[in-house]
Amino acid sequence: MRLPDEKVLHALLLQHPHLIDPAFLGVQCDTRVRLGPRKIADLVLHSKPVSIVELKVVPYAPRWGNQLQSYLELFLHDRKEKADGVLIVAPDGQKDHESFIEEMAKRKFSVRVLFWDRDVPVVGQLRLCNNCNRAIRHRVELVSCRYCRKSVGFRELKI
Ligand SMILES: [Mn+2]
Ligand SMILES: [Zn+2]
Repeated sequence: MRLPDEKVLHALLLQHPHLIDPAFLGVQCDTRVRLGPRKIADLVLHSKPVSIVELKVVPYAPRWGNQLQSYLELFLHDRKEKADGVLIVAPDGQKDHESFIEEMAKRKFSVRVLFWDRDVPVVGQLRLCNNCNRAIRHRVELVSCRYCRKSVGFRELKI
């Protein structure tokens, strides 16, 4: 699967954070949030607890885990508040990310590694509801919107 540019996916999730998790529906989302003197997080969602999202268009590598870990530690240091972490990467069938999740659990951080396509749909797989304008994964049987329950059709999503 060919992924769009990271900037496109960034803009998509900023507008439609519920694509990461339906629990993020309607949650305020900030972009390029400064943490510490030098780090800038892709997305910070004002869920409870706050969620810090790092997205990559390449498969999981330990350095992406380390990057997210540093964001969570800086956030805790700056704001005296623990955030949850979400790392979204390209699917490649490897399971290297599991040890990262375990390591973080030992430090009492809750992190998730999600995969484009399998967990988070990408631009070409989405439609916009004509009623509520929320992005929804396209399926042949898609008739009514799972968010507003209306059946007034869908249109192409353009970013
Ligand atoms: Mn990124
Ligand atoms: Zn809708």
